[in-house]
Amino acid sequence: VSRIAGSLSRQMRSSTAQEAYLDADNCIVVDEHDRVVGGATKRVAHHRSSMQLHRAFSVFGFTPDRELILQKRSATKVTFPSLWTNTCCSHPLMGMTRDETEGVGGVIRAAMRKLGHELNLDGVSEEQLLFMGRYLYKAAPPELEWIEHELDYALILRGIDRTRVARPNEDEVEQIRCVSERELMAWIKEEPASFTPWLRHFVEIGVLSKWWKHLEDEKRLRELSSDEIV
Ligand code: DMA
Ligand code: MN
Repeated sequence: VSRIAGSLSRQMRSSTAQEAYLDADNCIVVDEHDRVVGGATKRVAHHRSSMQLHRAFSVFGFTPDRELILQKRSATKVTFPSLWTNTCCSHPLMGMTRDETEGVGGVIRAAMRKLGHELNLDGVSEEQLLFMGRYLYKAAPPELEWIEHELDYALILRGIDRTRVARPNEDEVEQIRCVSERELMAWIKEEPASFTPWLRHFVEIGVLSKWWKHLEDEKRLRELSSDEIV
């Protein structure tokens, strides 16, 4: 009984936290050229009745032995709960003490903040986050009330030992798993519905495997990075 009570109260604490972020987080609304046009709460930006294109980031974190660190989103996330996705995702926000509205720099500061919050990962420096490009996508299937429509900055983070992400924040992350490229591709093929639409998008357009191929070669990664919005 106490185990059930414990897991219930954990669940309630989490939904309250996620519910609060819907009104506390002020997303950066942009046009399709990534020009800032205003702000919108996470609630307004992500509800299908009011969705607004906003800035986001996706960190692809790799272990020293070339495995991608995946997280399973907690069951209490409002958008896309309980799905497997890349290492860490979130939004740069308006009104933060360390400004997050300024392009790549702002997104990198937001990524540092969320790597700490979601994964309890510290000791990462801003220079370790490599900006790879900006990706526009919409994930709004008709059956979902909470959706995504984002201009997503992709960031690569290398050399993260799995022990450093072994104690994630359970309000955000239910589980961590590290996979080789071959394992990931087989798993997505077998259970596509277990993955977020944005991770599948990065796989489908072929950029993830391009980055994965050149992981050790920072010069090559920098050449692959682009200012274009794809
Ligand atoms: C939003 O991530 C960003 C992308 C790229 C989908 P999220 O829903 O995990 O954001 P948060 O952790 O702030 O709820
Ligand atoms: Mn979003």
